[in-house]
Amino acid sequence: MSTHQPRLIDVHGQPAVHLRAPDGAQAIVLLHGAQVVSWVPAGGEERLYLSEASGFADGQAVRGGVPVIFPQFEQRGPLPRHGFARTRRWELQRTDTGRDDAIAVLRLCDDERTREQWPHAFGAELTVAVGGTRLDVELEVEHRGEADAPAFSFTAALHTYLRVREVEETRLEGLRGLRYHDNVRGSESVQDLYALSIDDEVDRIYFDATRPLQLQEPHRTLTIESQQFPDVVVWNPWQDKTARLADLPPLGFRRMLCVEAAAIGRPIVLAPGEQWWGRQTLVAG
Ligand code: TA6
Repeated sequence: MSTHQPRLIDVHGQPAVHLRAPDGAQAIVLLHGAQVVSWVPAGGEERLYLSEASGFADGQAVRGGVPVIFPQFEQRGPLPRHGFARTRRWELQRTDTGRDDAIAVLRLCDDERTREQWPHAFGAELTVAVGGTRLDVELEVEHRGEADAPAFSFTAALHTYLRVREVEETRLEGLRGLRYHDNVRGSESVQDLYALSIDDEVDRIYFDATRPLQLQEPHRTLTIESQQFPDVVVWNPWQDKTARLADLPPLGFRRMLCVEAAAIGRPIVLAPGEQWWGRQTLVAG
């Protein structure tokens, strides 16, 4: 079985690393935002949605794949929407191809520009591992300030765009009983149905959502698990909001569903020298 060494490729003008496990599972990760933009499980098909209308310019958010949201989710703070991590160039630290998987590790540290927005010394590391039917994406954050520096708090998410054949045919299972904030209605509620169907705009933050979720389609399943990301965000812009998004084609909402591993309800607080990590695992069925 050939061992394919990870290689740097160009994706719409952005440098990216192409990972390929010995079993054929593949992923592509932009250095821009450390954003996974493609995942193909072994023997399978593309499982992430990437908008064909997305831009890829420096400083621009890429619409699709797995945007890394850090150090602020949405406008829950003073920073630009969804923080700066997704629009900065990360450094490729290392890649490796093992017996069962291929891995890339990317890193972003504070610099003058980040400190202007967020006055803290931090190190963020994103690890992507692909092999078999799994994709693991892990974000680690370290407080790299001096011992007498103040603690900092942040919210974060892996804003995963799942590719679906037709979003109205999907059912997201495993949310029953969870409290959620409904961004569309501006209300708090509790999920009473076991499965969430999508037939209009959905923009919900489910809190303490620690159980594995199943995204059911008529012809396949995807298991979505997370560790140390206590919350889950579910988002589909539906037709009207899509029409207002220049980087999403008119019917793009039908081909995607965001199921995001998130830490929002209780911001993560780190003192100097402390670290936190969170992981989302996708298993293709
Ligand atoms: O997915 C949750 C969310 O906060 C939605 O409200 C929606 O705005 C989405 O993120 C996309 O945000 P973006 O800034 O990437 O357009």
